[in-house]
Amino acid sequence: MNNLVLVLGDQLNFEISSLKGFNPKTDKVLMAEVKTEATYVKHHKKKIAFVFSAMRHFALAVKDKAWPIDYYRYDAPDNQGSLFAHVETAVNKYKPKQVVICHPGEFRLLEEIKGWSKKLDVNIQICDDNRFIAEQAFFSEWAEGKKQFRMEFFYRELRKQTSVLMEGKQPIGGKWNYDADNRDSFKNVPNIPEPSTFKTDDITKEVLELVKEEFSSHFGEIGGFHFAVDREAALQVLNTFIEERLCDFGQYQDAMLEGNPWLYHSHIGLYLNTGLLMPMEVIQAAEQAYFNEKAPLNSVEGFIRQILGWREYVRGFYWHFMPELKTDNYLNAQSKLPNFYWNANTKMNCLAQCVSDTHKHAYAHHIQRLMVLGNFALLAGVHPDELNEWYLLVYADAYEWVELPNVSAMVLFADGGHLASKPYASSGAYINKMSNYCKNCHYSVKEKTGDQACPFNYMYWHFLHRNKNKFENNPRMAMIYRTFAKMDDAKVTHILEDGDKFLARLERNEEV
Ligand code: FAD
Ligand code: DLZ
Ligand code: SF4
Repeated sequence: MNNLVLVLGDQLNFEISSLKGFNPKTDKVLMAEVKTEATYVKHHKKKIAFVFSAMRHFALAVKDKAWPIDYYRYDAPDNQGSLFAHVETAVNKYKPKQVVICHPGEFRLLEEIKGWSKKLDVNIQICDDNRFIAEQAFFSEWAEGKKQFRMEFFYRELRKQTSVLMEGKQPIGGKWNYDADNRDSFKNVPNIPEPSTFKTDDITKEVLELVKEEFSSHFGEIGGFHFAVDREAALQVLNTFIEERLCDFGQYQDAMLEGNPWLYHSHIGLYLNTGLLMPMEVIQAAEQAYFNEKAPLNSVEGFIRQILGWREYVRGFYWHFMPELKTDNYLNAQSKLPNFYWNANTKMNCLAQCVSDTHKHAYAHHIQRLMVLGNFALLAGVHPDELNEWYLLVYADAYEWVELPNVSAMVLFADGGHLASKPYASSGAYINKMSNYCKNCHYSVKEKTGDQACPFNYMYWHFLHRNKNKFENNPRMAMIYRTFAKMDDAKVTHILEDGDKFLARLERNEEV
């Protein structure tokens, strides 16, 4: 045998670099559902079901091409529980000239794989990860010599390099960014299209039973599974988004609505991150919708920026700053994660709603993740390890390359500001402006202090006060510190006392 190609559960595409030039006469595919990957954090039940079912569907597609494959189901008697054990068995059995693997998405697995060559006495070829548009070297070259990194400028470089939404050297429409036209909340609840859902086939049904049996202690509901599990269905989700939602994506991308996390978002993160969709095909589909006058430029550019901008940027950022990023804690945050992140048991309606959406669907949209769940953890000083573990296990699209920069750098400012120029901290006013959560809340968003006051209000100032030495010289925060300095002393004392009391109640695990 020439090549033993290990295809990981998030590399499910025939275009993947490790399968380029695959020769069925001399090569073999290896795939395995294994305990080590399914339990290194206790992933949401729906995420495991999605990955296993998508892996099984991809294995069928491999077989349909009459390509040789060894596939190990989780409950097979000969399942050995780890990727290494399966590679070792296959190397001993087939004596391949080399093992070929597309670069994994997580640092821990890359480090492990790098050790295999010595252990198994076989060449391991790690191919570039082509589930992304930019090569890692492109980010490193761009980052060279920079102290501050800003997504916007990286994104512009990629727009030029790929000619997406460009007229020669200029951005189509004359502007790089149409955010000023976006970010509306819902004045009246519009008719939001239903998300794409798929019936479970026999493969998925079997996987769902397996997950109920083997992963009952993991976070999340398994009922109501409706994700796409193969490429064809993932393409349907994309097409339906382009037809039905893209036109309103920009305007409502920051809005939040009780009982509906799906809104006008695309819901394709999990498919992009497992290879069922490739980023350039998604971007081209959105660009085409603009050319065909099916969607306005503010929506199309806003959506493309999420993928060509943020997705590419955080992936480059992750590999550039690993492994330090994993232990960064610039604000020296030490609190534990409040219990309500697991059970939604809180009187703060915004948090109860976002945790419930997450528990039910393994999904919450960006602003729920950033400005509710993340914002609260930032204000409460939750330790990066605690928060990262939570985010890595609760979402179906979560992999460390994307989760860690978003949580440690964007939410917690733990990297000291490489990724963001200031922390995404806000009081309850932002949540009230962008959602209808406050209407049904025990607390009052209008009150700043006292038992009925929205905890985000006093915790915001408490956070600024606690971290004054880190932020007071930040030009983007000068105005807010000036406002703080002008507050009368009695009010400041009240705010800080309320903040202290609230943190102590969290520490004691009291219901808040
Ligand atoms: P849409 O809103 O429709 O956006 C389209 C696509 O753009 C997404 O599918 C995604 O591929 C990309 N995108 C948008 N924002 C980001 C971003 N900040 N970073 C990287 N890609 C982005 N995304 C993940 O894929 N996995 C994660 O584990 C993850 N964790 C996050 C944690 C926090 C604290 C925050 C603030 C954001 C996180 N994101 C993560 C980014 C974003 O929230 C999700 O990509 C998005 O909510 C997925 O839903 P969607 O497909 O409907 O996205
Ligand atoms: C997420 C995941 C899960 C739940 N299970 C498997 C598995 O059993 N086998 C596998 O090859 N991959 C799995 N994955 C995806 C890997 O965790 C992923 O490849 C790494 O985290 C690197 O991104
Ligand atoms: Fe959240 Fe405060 Fe609004 Fe309640 S009042 S929903 S805690 S922002």
